[in-house]
This record gives sequence, structure tokens and C-alpha cells, in this order.
Amino acid sequence: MTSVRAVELRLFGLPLLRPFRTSFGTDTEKVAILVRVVTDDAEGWGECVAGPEPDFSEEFNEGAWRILRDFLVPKLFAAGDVTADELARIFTGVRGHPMAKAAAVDAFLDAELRAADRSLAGHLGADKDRVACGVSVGIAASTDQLLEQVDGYVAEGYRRVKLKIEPGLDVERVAAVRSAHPDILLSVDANAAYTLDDVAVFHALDGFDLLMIEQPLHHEDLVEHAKLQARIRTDICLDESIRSPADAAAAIELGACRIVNIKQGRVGGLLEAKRVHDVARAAGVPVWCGGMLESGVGRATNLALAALPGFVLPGDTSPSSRYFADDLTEPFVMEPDGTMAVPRGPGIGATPRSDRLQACTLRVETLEP
Ligand code: SMG
Ligand code: MG
Repeated sequence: MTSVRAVELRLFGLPLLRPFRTSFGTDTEKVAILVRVVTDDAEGWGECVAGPEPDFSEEFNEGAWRILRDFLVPKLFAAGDVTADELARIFTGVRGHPMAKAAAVDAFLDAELRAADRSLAGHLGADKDRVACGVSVGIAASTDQLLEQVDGYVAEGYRRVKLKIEPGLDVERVAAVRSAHPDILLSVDANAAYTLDDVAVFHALDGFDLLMIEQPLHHEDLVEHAKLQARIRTDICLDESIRSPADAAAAIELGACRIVNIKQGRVGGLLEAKRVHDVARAAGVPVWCGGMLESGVGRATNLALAALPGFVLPGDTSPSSRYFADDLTEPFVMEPDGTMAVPRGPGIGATPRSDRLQACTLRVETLEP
């Protein structure tokens, strides 16, 4: 039990080494909110996975900032002495906004664990010291450029390559990568760019021995995914459509997917993410840890989550060098075997460097009771 004395909201910007293009847009810079919670006993950090625009989901930075400042943080202050486990209940009056809630819950949990000198990985029930890393490759300007990028990533040791696809830049691209790399674990992610009318594309993709097809259809759909899954051989993995443990249970029961991508921010934070993991594991459905181009704060968080026993597939947990010339924290490094160490220090086991914070801050606001 501890109470919150202050919350700092900070918008930061970190240039990406390479533009990241998906079916909904192109990012050249990582711009997101970092939450610092100061309690009676410690301070903790949480990174909000929303971005500048409401594209991956309806949440975005300016909206998340207001939800945090005007609704969630006042509820934290009003709650008095609390534990991280109670925050989901304390926030129930605010509908939706899982990414904003996640940043607050994760920061509070980090402070709670730092005060108790316990690691997040240990607290969640991790059974691994290292996790297998995959890489998510944005839509390239040409097939040649895509092949060059994939060659580089495979040489670096990544255990799985995921290609972003969109209508018209799909079957041919996948065919080229598969023929250059017959044996790698290969998957695709459509970010909801297709409809059931595109079933011919998915039948063609069935020929490339893909590990999965991620979120092919509408970002809120389950029923049409179930129809598609019944018609294709390749496993469907849901990302955008899973926003809670209940969504995961429904998707699995409907046969809408056979694999689940867990992003803690998309489901309301680490404790909800663990519940999604538990639902999937009980049903024998493999999960893996998604990514949102996080800075070192969100990356540390993801590594702890990815160390849970149900995370049996490589995640979008790439090293800092995949994204940034200079991360906010000490950089996370991947070994040549394609694995990364799970932080074992107190809390998330990583802290933003003050010089980097200062250099990357776009706006900061401190809230007090
Ligand atoms: O963190 O390496 C990463 C990016 C992983 O592809 C990735 N994320 O739909 O899974 C996804 C996308 C969403 C990114 S939107 C900025
Ligand atoms: Mg995805």
C-alpha cells in the first residue's frame, strides 16, 4: 500500500533510424508519453504506446494526455493508499482508453516493485532469463530494398521475420522473401487492411509456410476472422481485435485466431496482459509479445512480459539499435543467437537517463494532489 504524491507526464520524441511504414501510415519519429509516478516509497516509469495519430487504435498522444491529466491521475490521487492490483477497479469509471490506463498502471507497478526491491519479471511469474527476438519489417519502397533489409536482419540473428503487407504489396513480396530464405520463421501483418473479399490473397499466402497471418481483417472484428480462419490453412493471429481478456476468450471460442499477439498497452497494462496470457495458455493457444516501437522503458516492460511461460513464439522485441541511434535508457542489446536478456533489477530494471530525457522532451507537466 502506498499513495501517489505526484505524477509527471512527459511527451518525448526520438528519431527512428529507418521510417516504419504500415498499411495505415509511415512513422519517422517515435513520439509518445512517458509517465513518472512518485509514491511515498519510490518512483516508477510507464510508457504509453499511443502515437501522434489515432491510426493503430483510436487512442493518440493528445487524447491520452488529457485522459491521464483530467481523469486517471485525479482518481489515483483520490484513491489514497492503494496497490497496483486495485487500479483497474479505480479506473473503471473511465471507459476504454487502455493505452492511457496502461501507462499509469505500469508506472505505479514499477514504483511498487522498486520499493519492494522485486523485479517485474519475477513478480509476473517469468520462467525465462532470455527471450527470442523477432523483427517487424515495414513496407519497403521496392522488393529489392525489402530483400536487402531482410538479409541484414537474418544475418544479425533474428529468430523470426515479420513483413508488413497491404493490398497490392503482399503475395509477390512474400514470395520473394520466402524464396531467398526458405527456412526462416516468416509471418505477415496486415494491420486490418483486408476484407473477406480478399480471400484469394490469403489462399495464395497459404503457399509460403507462414508462421501466421496477423490481423488481416477489421480492427474490431472477430466473426469474419473466424470465417476466414475456417477457409485458410495458415494460423491467424489477432492483434488490434484483442483489447481485454474477455476478447481473447471470445476470439478463441469463436475460432477467430489460433495465436494471440499480446501488447500490454493495447489491453490496459501489464496486469491485464498477464490475464490475457492466462486465458490463452489455459486454452492451449500460443502467445507472443507485440511491440509499438517502444523506447527502453516500454522495451524493459515488454521483455519481462515476454518471459512468461505462455510466450512461446519470438516477439517484436528487437534491440534498441533496430530503432534508435540513442535510446532513452541504456541500450538493449541482442546477442548473435537472436536472444535478449530479461531485466532482473528492481521494477522494470531500466531507468531513463536524465541527459537523454532532457534532450528528447517536447513537453512536461507535473501533477500534484
Ligand atoms: O516495436 O518493432 C516494433 C514494431 C512492431 O509491427 C510492429 N507493431 O501491428 O504489430 C503491429 C505494429 C504496430 C506498430 S504501429 C506504430
Ligand atoms: Mg500487429
